[in-house]
Amino acid sequence: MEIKSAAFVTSLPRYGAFPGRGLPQIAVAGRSNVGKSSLINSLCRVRNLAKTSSTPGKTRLINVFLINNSFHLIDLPGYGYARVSRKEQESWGHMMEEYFDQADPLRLVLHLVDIRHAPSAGDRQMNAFLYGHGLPFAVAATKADKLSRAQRGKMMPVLARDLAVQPWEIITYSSHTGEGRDKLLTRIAQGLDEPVE
Ligand SMILES: Nc1nc2c(ncn2[C@@H]2O[C@H](COP(=O)(O)OP(=O)(O)OP(=O)(O)O)[C@@H](O)[C@H]2O)c(=O)[nH]1
Ligand SMILES: [Mg+2]
Repeated sequence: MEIKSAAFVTSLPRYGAFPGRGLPQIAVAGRSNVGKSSLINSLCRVRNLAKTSSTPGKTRLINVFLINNSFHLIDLPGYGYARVSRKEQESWGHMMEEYFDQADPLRLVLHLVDIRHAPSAGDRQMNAFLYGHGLPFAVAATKADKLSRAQRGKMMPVLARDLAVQPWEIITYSSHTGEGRDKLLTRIAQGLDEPVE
């Protein structure tokens, strides 16, 4: 698959109506600062399509992008940002529940985890949620450029074990080098081709 066009549609404080809703969706989920917005920009090859920040907790809204006039890419707010209040964490939880309840037709969730760290409690919760709801997902290990081959070799089995997937199913990704882009696009195309009940 190639991305021929990418456009920002809207930012939603909570999931609901937006122009063009009803197209297949691919959602991007993961901890704050894991590289969700960077992944979207590098995938679409548009520098500032999704706002990135070195300060975690930047994306507090559900951001919707229209790709190839045929599907929506959804940048979900990150979890696990330590400095948010309990109330904010709860509102994040409600936001996500609303999203996953209504995001129809959701074809694939890209679950991003940082390749340098063992999955956090939040990562494991997200993984359990995806399995629990029978949602189709793919794990992408971000910031791959930050590790050597040897270091990756150590991390992949840890990520695979904690997220209950096979190591070879994890897509190593770098927004900086473009590593993993083709694989991820192929996986997205596959998700779009496989309607789920
Ligand atoms: N080296 C490296 N840095 C990355 C990569 N992807 C993202 N970053 C950096 O990580 C930081 C966070 O990236 P974002 O894309 O804003 O992360 P996010 O997951 O959207 O964060 P929130 O919106 O706060 O949840 C930024 O400083 C990025 O430059 C990558 O592949 N390699
Ligand atoms: Mg973001």
